[in-house]
Amino acid sequence: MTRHLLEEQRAGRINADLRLLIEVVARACKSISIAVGKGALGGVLGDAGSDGEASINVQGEAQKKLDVLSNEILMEANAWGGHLAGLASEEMDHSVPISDAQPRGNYLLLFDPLDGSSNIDVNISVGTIFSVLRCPDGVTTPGDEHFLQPGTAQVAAGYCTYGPSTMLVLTIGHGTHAFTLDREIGSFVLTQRGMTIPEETREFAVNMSNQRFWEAPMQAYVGDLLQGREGPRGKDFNMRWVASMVADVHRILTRGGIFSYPLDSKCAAKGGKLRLMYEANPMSLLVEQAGGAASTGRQRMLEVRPTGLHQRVPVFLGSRAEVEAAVRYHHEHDSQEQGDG
Ligand code: AFP
Repeated sequence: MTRHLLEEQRAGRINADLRLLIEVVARACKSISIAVGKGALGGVLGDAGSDGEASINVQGEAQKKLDVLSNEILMEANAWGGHLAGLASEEMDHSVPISDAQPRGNYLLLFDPLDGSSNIDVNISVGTIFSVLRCPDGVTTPGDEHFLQPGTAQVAAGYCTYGPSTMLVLTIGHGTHAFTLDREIGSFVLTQRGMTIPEETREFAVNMSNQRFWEAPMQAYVGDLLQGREGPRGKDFNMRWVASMVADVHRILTRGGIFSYPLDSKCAAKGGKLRLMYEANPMSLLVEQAGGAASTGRQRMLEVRPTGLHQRVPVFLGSRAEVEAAVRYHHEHDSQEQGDG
């Protein structure tokens, strides 16, 4: 990875500060990988909290011990690097500016330290997702509002998946590249340059148990997928759902597919289930850079104007033609409603 990033720097696609920042994040991911890999032997499985009281994060979700540990690892590794002006984590209420005592840089880092953490205790892949923005000019002590930039403003995004192997997938806006951790040497090795998502797919990912809570266009879209060859789509579809977004997106970057977490009546009041700044935006940049598409169902994801650090959105991403099909169902439904209204 160091070599790849140095070559990108020589080609003028990244500066030294951003390169070093990504290397710090990658180093933190190695530490998280070691902790995750120890499993029960590391004493890190199970819920955080004490005296039988569950620890609840800002999202209102029970925290796992590994959520807390991963957050600490990323915070600690990045606080003193000198490349950041501030950090924001899915696990914390507010962003944290780099303190006066530490050297400061010009970037803002956002991360979901351990996505899919409900899968930790059952030994299924989990991952870290991160996004890098520029700190606005003239701002030395960034507040939450300075992080509220659209996904198009990201200068880098990536995830690290802790599965049978640990892989870090990265974009700096010039393609999406995959690195595999060589555990003996301790280095991320470039194993796939320029990941490309096939334009068409026969595989979809969604939590089907929410079907009855979905909006009408999603009902219609998935209804047609399920009809297979006999239905309007004219082909049979397969379904996969890991319930770790990192693992589902990694599959889609590798062999295509569509991932969706649509709006449903359970999460409608919050705007969706997945978080724009920590999950949807970084994954959307990775997917677009691999030739895929990402949408809320009604708008290109990367153009959503964020209104809150922990804002949630509906998500459709993956194979371009399939995402466009899902979006079509939403637009057709909306224009029919407007016509009826
Ligand atoms: P956790 O980190 O709380 O396990 O949430 C993971 C996640 O945000 C995302 O990774 C999955 O795609 C999604 O939730 C799964 O949600 P369901 O449990 O509703 O299927």
